[in-house]
Parts: sequence; C-alpha cells; structure tokens
Amino acid sequence: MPRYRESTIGQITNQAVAKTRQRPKDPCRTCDPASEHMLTTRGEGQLSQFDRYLAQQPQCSFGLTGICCRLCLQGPCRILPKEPGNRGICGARDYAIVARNLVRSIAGGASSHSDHGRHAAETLLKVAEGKAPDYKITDEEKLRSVAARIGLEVEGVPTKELAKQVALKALEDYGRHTDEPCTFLWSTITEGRRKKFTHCDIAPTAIDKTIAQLLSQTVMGMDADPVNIIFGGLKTALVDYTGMHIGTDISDILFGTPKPIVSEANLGTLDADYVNIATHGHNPTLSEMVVEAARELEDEAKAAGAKGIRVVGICCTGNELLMRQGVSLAANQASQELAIMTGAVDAVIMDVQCFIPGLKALSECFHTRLITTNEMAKIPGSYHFDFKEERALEQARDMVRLAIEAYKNRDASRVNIPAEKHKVIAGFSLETVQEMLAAVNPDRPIKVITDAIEAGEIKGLCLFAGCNNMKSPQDEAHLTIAKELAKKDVLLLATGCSAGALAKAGLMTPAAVEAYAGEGLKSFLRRLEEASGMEPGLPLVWHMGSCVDNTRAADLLTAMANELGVDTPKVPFVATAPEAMHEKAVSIGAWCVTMGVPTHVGVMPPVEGSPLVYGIVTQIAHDVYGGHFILEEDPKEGARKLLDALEYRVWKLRLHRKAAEKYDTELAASW
Ligand code: MSK
Repeated sequence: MPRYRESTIGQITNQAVAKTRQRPKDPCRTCDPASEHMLTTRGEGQLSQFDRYLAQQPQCSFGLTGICCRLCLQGPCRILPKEPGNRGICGARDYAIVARNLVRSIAGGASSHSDHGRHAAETLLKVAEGKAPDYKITDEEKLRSVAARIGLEVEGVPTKELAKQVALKALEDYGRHTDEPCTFLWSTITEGRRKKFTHCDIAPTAIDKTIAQLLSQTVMGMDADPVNIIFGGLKTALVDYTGMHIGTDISDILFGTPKPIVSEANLGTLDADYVNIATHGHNPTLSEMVVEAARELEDEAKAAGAKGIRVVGICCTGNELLMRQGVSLAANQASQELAIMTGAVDAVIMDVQCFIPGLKALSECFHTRLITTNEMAKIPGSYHFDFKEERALEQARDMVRLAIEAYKNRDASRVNIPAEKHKVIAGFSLETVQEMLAAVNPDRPIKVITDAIEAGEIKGLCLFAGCNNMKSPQDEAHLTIAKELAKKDVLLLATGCSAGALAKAGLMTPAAVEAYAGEGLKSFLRRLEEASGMEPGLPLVWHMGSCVDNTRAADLLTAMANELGVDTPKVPFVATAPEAMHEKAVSIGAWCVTMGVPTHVGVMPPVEGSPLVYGIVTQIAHDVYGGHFILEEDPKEGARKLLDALEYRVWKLRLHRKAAEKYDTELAASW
C-alpha cells in the first residue's frame, strides 16, 4: 500500500514571497462584477482594502514565512541564513518560531468562535430563566435532540428546564475542572476520533483553560519543541470546534434550524427606494432583533419618504439571516466597504468579528451611520450601543431609527448601486440534508450519499469555507475550484464568505447545476430533487451557513463515517479555504485536519520558513490524524490536488471493502 504523498510535498516553493514580489499595480482585483463596478466608478478619495493592500507591497518576507518572532521585548528576531543569526536571541530555531506563531493564530480563532458559543449559551440561559423576554425557544425539537445527544434526560422535562440544562452543560465545557473531555466535542465525533484524540493526548477538557494553556506554552522561555507546540495547537483547534458546535446548536434552538429558503445575493440587492440597513458580523442574537425591529418600524420609514426598510447581510451575520430569514446577502468580506460606496447604505449594524476599521473613513464620505454593539468591538467615531439581551428589541428599534434618520440625509444623486445580483437557494442544515436524503432512503438517509460515492456517481464531498484575502483576486479561487470540482462530480457544500462568493456568482441555483455539474453529479442532484420534491430545485452548492456552522459539515462527515463503518479519515470528504484570511480560518483548518480531512488552503500561511513545520502540517499530520494541509496558491492546482485526495480515498475504500469481503473480516481501519 503506498503511503499517501501529496505531490508537492517537501518542496517549499516560496509561494508567499514570490507573490509579494510580483507587486500588483491595479486595485481592481476581483472577479465579482458588482465589486468591479464599485471599484471603477467610485468617487475620488474613497479608499478600501483593495488600495491599502497595494500600499503594503512588497510585504516582509520574514513575516510571510513565519520566521519573525515578537514574543519578547528583545525582538523582533528574524531567522537569517548564517550562524549565529540563524536563531533568535534566545536561541529559538526557525521551527520553534514558526510553530509558535502558527498555533497562536489557532488560539485567536478558537477564542473568537468559543466566545460566540459562550454568548449563545448565556442567552439561552437567560431565556430559560425568563430574563430575556424578546427571545424564545423557536426549535423545541432541536433542543430535545441536542439534550439527548449530550446525555440529558429528556422525557417529560419541561422546555425551559431543559433549555437551562443544555445551557449549563454548554457553559460547563468552558470551565470544567475534571478530566472529562468537552461534551459538545465528545458527543459529536466518531468512536475512532475519540480514541485518536485520547491516544494523542489532545482531548480538551475545558475551552478557556485550553486556550490559556496554549498561550502559556508559547511564551518566551517555554516550549521549543515544534511537535509538542503543534499538538497544543491541535488541542486548541478542537476547542474551536467545540465552541462552534455550541454556537450552531444553540442558535438553531433559539432562532430555528435552517430549512430551504430562496433569496438573493450581491450588492444589487440594495434598493435606492428603501432605508437600507446592513447587518455585519457573526452573531444572530442581535441581527435577528434588527430584522424584527425593521418589520415593526416600516411605517416610520415610509413617513420619512422611503418605501420601507430593507435589511441585508454582510459576512456571516448575513449568512445566518439568509439561512433563517431569507434576508439578502449583499457582500462577503472583501466587498464590505464597497457596500458603503453605493451611497445607499443608511446604517451598518455590527456585532462581532470581521468588520474592518476602514469602514469608518469611508462612511464619512457618505451619510452612513456605523453602529457597534459589543464592548469588545468598538470603532472610534462610531455610534455604540451596549447591547444587552434583556433589552434586545428596544435597542434594535433605536438602531433602526438611527438608520431612518440617516436616510433623510441621503444624497440621491450619489447613489450608485450595481445591477448585479443572483438568486440563492440556501438553508442546508444537516437536518435539511437528512430530510432530503430520507425521501430516497427513509431508513438510512446518509447511505444515499455513500452509495453514490461507492457507485462512482459522485466522487465525494468538498466543503468550501473561509474568507476573502486581498492576496488573491476577490472570489476567483472560490469560483475556479468550485467549477473544477463540480465538473468532476464532486458534491459541494459551503459556509462563510466562501458561500458568499458562490452565492453572489449564481452557483447556488439549479441553473448552475446545468451549467457546471458533471453528468454524475447532475444525475445525483436530479434524483434527489425529484424524490424530495424540492422547490425550486436543488442548487449546485449547498449553503450550510456561517463560518461557525462548519460543524454542520463536520456532522455530515461523522454521519458518513458511521454509515460506512469506518473512521473519518477514510471518508471521501475534503475541505478548502481558497482565500483564507482570518485566524478563525486557521483554527477551522486545523480541526478539519484532526478530523481526518485533507484541507486545502489557497493562501500560503506563514509556515514556509521552516521545512520541518511545513512537513508536519502537510505530511506528518496525515500519518497521525489522516488529514493534512494542502498548501497551494494556484486554484486549478488546488482543485486537482483535492480531487486526487478524493480519488485516493475512494480507491482505498473499495480496495479495503473487497479485501474484507474476500477474507470475511472487518473493514481495515488504516488509511
Ligand atoms: S466572515 S472569518 S471573513 S469567512 Fe465569517 Fe468571512 Fe472569514 Fe470572517
């Protein structure tokens, strides 16, 4: 049996440094026609991250390759070619510096996601205790299924009591003092992963402790062993997963589990006749209230001269509202400032994560009100509401009224909304997917997918996740890889700003199936569409939600592994973050690898400065966990490598199955 070997392994190509030396000159680096329209017709002085990226070129090659250490005040230290400069002042080698920098990104990502989950759990607790009257338990079925999964007694327990128990159990995952692993991790993974994480000693017991310990492990004078540092990083990536799972589960309980829903995406969804409010960030706790308040205050908007109020979404709060409320998704990460350039956005209401300070300078060119709402996320000069769940709707109404006031000052002559928009069919929670599959096989719904893979109708699944990154033209890598894989019969799932890119370009429509899917994928989707009676048809890419909702895809992976009777590293399932940018993307990618998923990253992370760390993340990780990083900046090459990984798994699965039948044994556990 050949050892799995990714074709460019061990050959560090210095992709990151080569790219910065190319020094792009044109700020209009996008393949989204709406963004292109804004960048080419904007007024003078309206700057965005597209311009600021150019101003930063060439970027520092020490930073790009991860061999710059700023952990103590003697630094920054850089790793130079010759002794004694080839070590930091303290003697740290390239591999220690690269590994520490990398895992500290994971700690950043895990903090963000777990904080989101904590907020959801605290809100659920307040609802259960009657302290947040504007919220309710919308999905009792989900509450009961989550409660049963985490080992609570469900029968006969009143809803609010059960909600309290689920919230407390979730909060226990943040501060447990015993050796028991985190509940929301342990209850959602395969037996094989539980054994692997125990064996490798990376099973976390508490979210907060794990993140704090990783920071402690990587301060000056602590861990210099790159393998040990990376294992600490992977343990932290698993608390990222835990916090995300808590966030998704509880958001579904509070606001409803997404079901198929039709809406639209891109900047063309803004409407000059309406008060336009852009919700931005990640946490639906605020944005759900904004939607409700906007519906209530329609008459006030009309009295101000508008036809009504239009709420749109940016980034992942946009994805959350799209999935549950059918709110249009106006922009993903790279086009957030361009939404303001339309001159038609009256207010941007932000909760947490991914809104950039550059929004402020741009908003000053227009009448747009910027509103921050979280004590940890303020932008100087913006309006700030100290958002409290206890007064949620009242505060949301005040924010909407600010937008209506701003609308009165809008200069109609400066409104410049691009026409570009596409229909989107979203709402593919795991529950939706299972329901669709049950129309074909009611007893074993997931078998519909695994059978299609084993029969060669589809090649496997690919999860598209992650952000935009100014290092690559906006959305280009997302679209290129999606089209390449669809052509080769890969079933596509998407979350976060990757979902935004694919939605904006019309890939979440049945028409895209006709345009881009290979024959196998087409016949699979048509069969499913007919059996489930899905109206208005199945899209090419299944939108699974915000970046926090990547655990929905992980749950599908786990269900497929259980259906096949194998552990996750044998499942033909890959992931890609074609334009990864945020630390959250690093932490998601890291837990994908621990779950046994070959994970492509289309923007080189800062690991090229250490051949040892590069080898660990691209090769050794596969030997230990069954998943590994595929670091490839060329999107076509990235697609080819993802396809290779899928085909290898299908080949091996078939081979092992044949051997098991021939010798009447269990399926081999190895990968
Ligand atoms: S918003 S983390 S830019 S996906 Fe989730 Fe988009 Fe990445 Fe933020």
